[in-house]
Amino acid sequence: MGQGCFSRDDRDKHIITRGNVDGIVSAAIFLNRFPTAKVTFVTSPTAGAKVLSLDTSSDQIYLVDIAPVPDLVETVRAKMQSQSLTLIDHHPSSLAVDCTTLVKEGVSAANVLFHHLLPEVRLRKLVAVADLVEYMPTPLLDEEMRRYGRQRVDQESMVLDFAWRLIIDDDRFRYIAAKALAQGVWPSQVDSVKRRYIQVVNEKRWPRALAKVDSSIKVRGPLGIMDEMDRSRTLYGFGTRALVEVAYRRGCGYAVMINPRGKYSSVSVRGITQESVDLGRFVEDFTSENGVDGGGHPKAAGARIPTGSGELFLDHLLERVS
Ligand SMILES: [Mn+2]
Repeated sequence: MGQGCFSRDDRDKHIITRGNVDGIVSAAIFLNRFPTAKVTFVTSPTAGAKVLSLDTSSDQIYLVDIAPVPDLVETVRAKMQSQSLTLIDHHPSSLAVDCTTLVKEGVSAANVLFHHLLPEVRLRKLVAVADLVEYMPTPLLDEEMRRYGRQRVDQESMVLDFAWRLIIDDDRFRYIAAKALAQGVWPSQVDSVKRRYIQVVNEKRWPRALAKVDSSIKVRGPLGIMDEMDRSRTLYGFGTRALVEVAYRRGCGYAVMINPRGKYSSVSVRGITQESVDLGRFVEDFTSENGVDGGGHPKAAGARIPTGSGELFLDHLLERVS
């Protein structure tokens, strides 16, 4: 790397975001504006809080699509004197954070970040991809579909979404993908992304994931439930997405996944219909009495609960939603 290839400023910037399509596109937008910025992908808001607490060197840290769970609110409070923190989100939250916060509902987190950072306009098509994968029918998505064709945007969304699921804990792939996408190309134009997409299609992972959920989903009232999802019963990387799809087809209002991980189980809950109870708040309430930690957005929340208390969790949730 020659002199002048990086600016010291960029390296002082850090984005912490999720590892899904919305997160990868957000990272691409960030890298378009700040090419040498640090990027960290996390799987939960609690993990985000941990990463945030460990970063003592970046001047400016962006938290994108990370719900302000109690851990995070506390970490932000402790750090905001010494570092500039910005929270970008697309779901309302019942918890307030002390730092600069930009929340817009009805669009992807990548969309909020795009309008805040104003990268090159070529990246608009990637924002359309993020909006589509997040089920957000935005004016931007409409425009990009008119420009490139609905099918193209549909196809590219599937390419990126399938690709990262091939090896779900491969953050190096995510970074390389985001770095390439930061040039404003389509996902299918990035070799490593295309290659992984093709492999996921060839292995029929999506239809196999759906079939597996179909055979083991339990429907209780409005809840579509998968429990005892240990590591040997994977959904080929599609996890909650496959569960939500099947639960939706079965007419459920909520999808609940419970994964025992030794002493604790990780739980994720999704609201599928327009009106659902505030799941983030429910999870906060439940975990403050019976669990370890948890929280999230009204339509998507997660928790860690002691293994064995899954039934209790389901009973409480059923009571709350009925
Ligand atoms: Mn998102």
